[in-house]
Amino acid sequence: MDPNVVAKLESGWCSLASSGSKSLIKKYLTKEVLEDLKRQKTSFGSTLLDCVRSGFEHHDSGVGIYAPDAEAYTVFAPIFDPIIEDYHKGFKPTDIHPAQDWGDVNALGNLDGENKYVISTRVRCARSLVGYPFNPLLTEVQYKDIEEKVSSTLDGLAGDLKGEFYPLTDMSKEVQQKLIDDHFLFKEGDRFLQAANASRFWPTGRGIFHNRDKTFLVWCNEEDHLRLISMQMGGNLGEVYKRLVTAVNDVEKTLAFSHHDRLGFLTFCPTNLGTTIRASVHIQLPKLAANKAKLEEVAAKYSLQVRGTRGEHTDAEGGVYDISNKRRMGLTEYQAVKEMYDGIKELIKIEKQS
Ligand code: ADP
Ligand code: CIR
Repeated sequence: MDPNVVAKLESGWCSLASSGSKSLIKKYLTKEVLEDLKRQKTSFGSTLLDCVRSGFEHHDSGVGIYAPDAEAYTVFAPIFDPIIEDYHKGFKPTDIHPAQDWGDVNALGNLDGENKYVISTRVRCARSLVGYPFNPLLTEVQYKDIEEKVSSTLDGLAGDLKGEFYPLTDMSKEVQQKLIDDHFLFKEGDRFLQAANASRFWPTGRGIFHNRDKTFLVWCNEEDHLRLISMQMGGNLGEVYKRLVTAVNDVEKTLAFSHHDRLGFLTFCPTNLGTTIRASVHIQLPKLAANKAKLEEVAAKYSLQVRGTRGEHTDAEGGVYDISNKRRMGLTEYQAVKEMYDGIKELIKIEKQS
């Protein structure tokens, strides 16, 4: 073990421990866990430092840890397990994530029949390709390989899903910014991902696929190898969900995805393991949101997470919040989306009564 790595772990830990950070990494990386793990390595050569770089550099992280490779979840289990249990609301080290189950895709309806509160609805999931490591270990050639595999698979989609792949390397800054402003594309330069060594060779291998109406989109090689997204204006979660399920089933016929017996689908960030599902609405709840702390408290009661208008680590613009299911593990795909459906219905009810 490189003594520099151990020294960096020790000094980074001291600085985090004496900070006011509210991150999960600060909460669970005790001196004992540090001592236990500071000399461990995965067979890919990843160390604990590779997992915690982001949380050590950014004390304002909510979580602060990423898995540099799939094995890290096992080798560094004493730190990943309690964070997983905390984030996913009680998914214990002895729990096993259920098998993929999309349920009855016709069972979900419209969240806001009056069209008064919900501006738009989005459901995304993440996938990693079998045979490739996560971001910090990918070579430039592997980034290009993944892009080629993903874009040629998506080329085969038909009907409503038919669309085109746009590599970031060929995209003008204006087009890129417009796609970001319209909530279709990932933002560039996420400092949490950069610190985790997830932005190497940028923009090589990064890109976006979308159909004509921009209701089905795929992000390539941002935080995960793939992010599959279904979205549209209004509150028709049923339509959005059905489109995502059709697309994932199609893509799965060609691409093999990394799956773990206990953890479900594998992702770079432990918050996304399991179903990898984040079902969200852009919503205006002026009365409830008059007190942000109250909004957060009510949302948490229904296991929902509140984000800003431009996604994670952003503020609300014009009173528009992004509210989604928080946990993604220990429940099925259908249950994760239903958790958001039920919670948003309740929030709307409370708003009406306020
Ligand atoms: P992710 O959802 O992939 O975890 P972010 O929180 O960064 O990542 O969100 C990605 C983008 O998706 C952001 O531009 C965000 O505004 C947009 N977004 C999320 N939910 C919705 C929604 N319901 N309607 C429109 N855009 C949304
Ligand atoms: C953080 O720790 O804030 C970032 N690394 C992002 C973590 C993902 N957050 C989440 O709630 N899904």
